[in-house]
Amino acid sequence: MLTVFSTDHLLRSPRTELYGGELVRPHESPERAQIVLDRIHALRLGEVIAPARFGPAPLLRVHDAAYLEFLQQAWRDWVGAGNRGEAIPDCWPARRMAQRCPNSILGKLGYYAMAAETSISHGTWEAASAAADVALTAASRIKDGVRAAFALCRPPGHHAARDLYGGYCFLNNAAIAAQYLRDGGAARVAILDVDFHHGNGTQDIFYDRPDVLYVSLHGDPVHAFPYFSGYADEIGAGLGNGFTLNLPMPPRTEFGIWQDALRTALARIADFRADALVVSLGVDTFVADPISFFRLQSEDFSTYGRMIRDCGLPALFVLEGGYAVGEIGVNVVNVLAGFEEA
Ligand code: Q9C
Ligand code: ZN
Repeated sequence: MLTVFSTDHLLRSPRTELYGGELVRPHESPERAQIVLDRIHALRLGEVIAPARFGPAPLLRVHDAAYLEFLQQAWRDWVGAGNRGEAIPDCWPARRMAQRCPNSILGKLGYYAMAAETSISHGTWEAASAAADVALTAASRIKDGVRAAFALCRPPGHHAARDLYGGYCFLNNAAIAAQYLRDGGAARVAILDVDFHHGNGTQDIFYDRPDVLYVSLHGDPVHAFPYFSGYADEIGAGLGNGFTLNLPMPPRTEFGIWQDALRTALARIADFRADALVVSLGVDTFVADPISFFRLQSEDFSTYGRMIRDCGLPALFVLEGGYAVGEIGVNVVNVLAGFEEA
């Protein structure tokens, strides 16, 4: 399988994540990508190429222009305002407050953030836009007719909505790729999100549309981040009614139950008659993941890679989460190699 990868991911290297009331070393770290890349080379999965540059147009198909401007300027504005640490909001437009974007950088951070763990740091925009180019380059190969490609993206994307960042995400790589495939002639695109967390951003971007199906398997938001999105009764709105499918699962869910949910997800995708599949591939479902509560084993990732293969669709795999860093390479490449098995 072809992999697209950019060393520009290294530009996203924050010092802090707000976690348990402390500023800790981030779970979403540069070594994640390197370990996945090392495993791809070790298993000779296939060619690894650098991304092309697509510019702002495909980002603007999914994200708000003012939001992109904010992301691009945030670090400079933060430093320019005299701050010494990394950029973290301290006030949000909560219930009954004005939903308007203020002028100050702290006001903007609160306006555009959906969570506070994700510090904005030097180079964040450059890395995030390179990750979007990685996803777009892989998508362009799918558009050209290859059966599968892997976008080794970092930072991840599925928590980012049209004008929201957080959950380690800034630009929604999978959504940008799905929209690019639509614009390139695919009538229907399905997104299968197997990251442990609900992809609130992806769901939100396509919530009222019948042309992009969003299906997610995730930790029940009653217990798990992002807490306010991913309930089973969120099914889409307007023309998009019935084109969102959420399959939340409880703490300590093992592969048998998860696999039943994947069968349900794949049946819905088959019924949708998609032209292409985008897989938001997070491996934070792994038993030893430090921030999640499912119990998949490394061999389960191979099994479900084969199940995704059996749906018969061209597949674009886009890396999302996975924080058991020692096993992230094995787990990710097990999915990809499972998909490629004869
Ligand atoms: N106690 C992705 O996997 N914090 N983002 C969770 C758990 C945020 C995960 C706190 C997790 C974001 C792409
Ligand atoms: Zn996740």
